Amino acid sequence: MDAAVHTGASPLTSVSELRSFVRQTVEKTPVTDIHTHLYPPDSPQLLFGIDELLSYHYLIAEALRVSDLPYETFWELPRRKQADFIWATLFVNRSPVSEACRGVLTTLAGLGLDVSRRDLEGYRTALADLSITEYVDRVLAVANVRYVVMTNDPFDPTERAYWLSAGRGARDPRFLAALRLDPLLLAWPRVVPQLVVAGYRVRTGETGLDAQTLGEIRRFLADWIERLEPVYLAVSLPPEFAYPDHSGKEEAIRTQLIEEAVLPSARQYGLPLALMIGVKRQVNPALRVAGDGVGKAAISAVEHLCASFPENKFMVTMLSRENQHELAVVARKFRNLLPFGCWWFLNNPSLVTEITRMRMELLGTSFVPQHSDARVLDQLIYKWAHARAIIAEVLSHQYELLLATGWQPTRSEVERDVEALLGGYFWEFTGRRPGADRQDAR
Ligand code: HDL
Ligand code: ZN
Repeated sequence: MDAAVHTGASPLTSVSELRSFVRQTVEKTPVTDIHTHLYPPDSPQLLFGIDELLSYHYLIAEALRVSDLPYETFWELPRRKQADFIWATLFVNRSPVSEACRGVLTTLAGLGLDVSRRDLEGYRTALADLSITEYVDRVLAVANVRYVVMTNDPFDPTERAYWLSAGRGARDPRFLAALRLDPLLLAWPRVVPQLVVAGYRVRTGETGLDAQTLGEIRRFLADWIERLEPVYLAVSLPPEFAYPDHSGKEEAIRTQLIEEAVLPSARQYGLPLALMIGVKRQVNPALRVAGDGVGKAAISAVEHLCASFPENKFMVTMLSRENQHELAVVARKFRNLLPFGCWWFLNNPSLVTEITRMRMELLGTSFVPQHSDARVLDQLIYKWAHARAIIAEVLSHQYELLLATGWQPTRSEVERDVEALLGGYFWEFTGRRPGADRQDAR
């Protein structure tokens, strides 16, 4: 066969040829980013630019840790001054060797800025002439991100106003919704007044939720599913989360909400429920958005949900490193379970490599290796550059082991596997085609 002519069916026979092709394929394959805190260009909540990059809560925690600046003094600073403080503390007075610091530098380089100049003022003005739409187009192109799944909380006043505003323009098809249910499942009594004001006839329920209340919650969910057209429902949960849990009134109501409202609605609309388990909210309240911690959770909750509701689909990410192996093992047991991402404190190359290798060894390509969790638009550039490097490395390593047996992956098989890992398997799991409207997709 002419060496210069490579068809999809042509096998990759050498390690160097294979590694090079895998790296190219991972770079060129657009990704579906299945969990972010980003918003469309027309949303007032979309964050972008160097000052927001530097004021990412990961960097706030790292900077305040090595400073004696009182927390409240920091919070009273304007954004730009916060960014100045973080730049001086983590980039000038120390080397930016942490993952979140390196991410800022990868992002600046990805935007074509000269990082060797260390010119914060220059970085602030470099892209000032771009409109927000041009900025979004530029970042999505550099990061090679095809779809961004947002986090949409109907109990958040700004979010509600945006989605209820009649004047809102056409939706940007690249920004997909996820209906986030933390207040409903974690703060039920507090959301009752909001639901009543919005016209849902619900009662707090001293001895559990009555049929009318459950029916009205399902109507609330249906209204927001119809409005947002989410690709999944989601909730973040503490390490203590158990299912079923009747240990107290609050836990019993949460169990009832899951069983008799959220999961029936998810089934009715064919939507997965994403469980993000293991976050200890506000271990240091003085750090505010940067104040959350991590705890090992009980994998039995995931086992019980997957076993009890075989007609529901569950996407699960867990925050503790110690939960990762057992999550992958449970995924081997339940085809309605999709493990996803190296979430938050796990999104560091040493752990992403360990977790992604372990998942591929146990699950093949039937998992979602990463989501960005980006809060600032520009972060997509570093989150995906860093993730792609590891995904390419792990996949190449596995293919190399196959080569050693005599198995020769073909180019089209590598392209198929990479497409699966960067969103294809997620879409297959959800049973939807990206961008298809609801009727087609069911
Ligand atoms: O609850 C979540 O979705 C978490 O991702 C939090 O938003 C967290 O603050 C975060 O941004 N992690 O990356
Ligand atoms: Zn998140």
